[in-house]
Amino acid sequence: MTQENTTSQTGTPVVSDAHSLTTGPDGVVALHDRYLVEKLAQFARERIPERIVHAKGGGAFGEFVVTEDVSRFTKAAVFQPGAKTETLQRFSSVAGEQGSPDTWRDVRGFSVKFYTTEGNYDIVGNNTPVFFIRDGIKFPDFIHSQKRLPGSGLRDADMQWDFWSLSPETAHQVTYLMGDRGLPRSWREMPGYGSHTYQWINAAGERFWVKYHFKNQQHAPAIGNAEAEIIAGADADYYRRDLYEAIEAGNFPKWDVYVQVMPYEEAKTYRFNPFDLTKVWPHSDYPLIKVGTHTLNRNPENFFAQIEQAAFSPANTVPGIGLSPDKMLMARVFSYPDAQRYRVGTNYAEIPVNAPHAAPVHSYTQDGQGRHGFKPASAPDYAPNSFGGPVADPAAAGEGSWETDGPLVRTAAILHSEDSDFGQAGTLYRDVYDDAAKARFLETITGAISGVQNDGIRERAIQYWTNVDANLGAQLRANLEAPAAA
Ligand code: HDE
Repeated sequence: MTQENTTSQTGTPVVSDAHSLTTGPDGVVALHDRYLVEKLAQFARERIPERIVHAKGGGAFGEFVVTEDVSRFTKAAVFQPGAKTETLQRFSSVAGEQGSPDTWRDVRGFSVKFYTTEGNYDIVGNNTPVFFIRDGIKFPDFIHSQKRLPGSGLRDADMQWDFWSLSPETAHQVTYLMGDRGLPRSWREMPGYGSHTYQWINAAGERFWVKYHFKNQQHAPAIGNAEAEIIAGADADYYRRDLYEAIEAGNFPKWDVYVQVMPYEEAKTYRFNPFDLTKVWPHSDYPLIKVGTHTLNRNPENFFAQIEQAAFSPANTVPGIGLSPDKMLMARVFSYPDAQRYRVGTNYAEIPVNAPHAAPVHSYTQDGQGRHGFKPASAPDYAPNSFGGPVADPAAAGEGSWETDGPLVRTAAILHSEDSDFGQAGTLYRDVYDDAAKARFLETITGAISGVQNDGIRERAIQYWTNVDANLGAQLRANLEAPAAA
């Protein structure tokens, strides 16, 4: 192999990678050592802002294969029988920073980008089917309470339990978080959910409401609290390493993909608000319908270019798939591209990992920092035009829709007969957790709340769990009042 010369970024051979240009061996360093300047200046700019949430993560490429026929519900090409689509998946923790240990208890992000023939489609969900809040305007406050105190820079149990206990709609998600779902054995061994309700539209224009479920084929018991602490110290990248090594070894993780489907009209009269992100749809009402399988089979070649710069967004929908009247979802549709313009740059969508891989781009957007793509000089850069430029077509776009009317208000959504903040949390604790899981759950919330210093917040936290389940609340109180927990 011939030895290549090191060059500057503009391709000219450089003199040295070891010695700066100086006035004599011990002299001052010359500012016109342009290679030294290029090296240091580029280095100082290597990091981009980390994601304000979901900063620590990892991911891989894969393939989504449709094994069943759900074409009666959606015309989206990605979900037609037999379709095979290249994917990118990123997993993440929510609250911790880039270098934070993977095994801190948290909800985990579960983002999938489908490079479809109709453009990129993203499902940006979590390993839980619900969320802490139901209005995006509360999100910055919620995240502040889970991150660090502005003064000391420390994480703080008082902030966390203050927010949760003042926001009863969090109860269902906190019941997941403090259970085994908060410490999965690995990213491979956890499920994923689209969480929100989305709309599907079939070829005849009929609309359906859907929820996505990814069921992991790999199974292993969750990590216990004590083990998680040891791993956090010994290997902060435990989940990232596990995923990378499994794929390198050809042990490809796989998920079965399902949807729950609700006929469009049933949403209005369903017993609770089907667009409320703090609720699940019981499978007895809307059973899981198999769609296909998702397999991760290729590690990134460059973590920064392909995972750190990856931009997922619920705004990335394709024909035959729409949004729903979930206030959280609408806030997210604004927030993700906004975060990415700031974090990755105006032209983040041009970066290879974010650009469509199986569909062309015919857009009238242009220019901006870092833009490298451009159309032929003869192509018009405005619409409408008389020169054969691309034309928007509502039929091709296949956008979703729903009826909406009423005065502008700031209020909770219309209540359905069984809307309640604590009901489904109680069901999860009582009916889904077995006795051993219940015992682990009690141990976890006892430990977490014993870190609360403020008596009022501590009492409110006990009341919160009493509202979820009276017996659980009594056991928690007894534990916290026992001398060891004081
Ligand atoms: Fe996110 N979230 N989020 N989130 N979220 C981000 O996007 C936000 C929410 C989720 O692997 C950010 O590019 C708002 C629910 C995942 O790269 C940001 C609200 C769910 C990821 C953002 C929510 C999620 C993010 C940070 C309330 C699950 C990682 C940087 C309306 C159903 C994506 C960025 C990846 C990332 C905002 C709520 C999941 C700031 C405003 C609900 C998996 O845009």
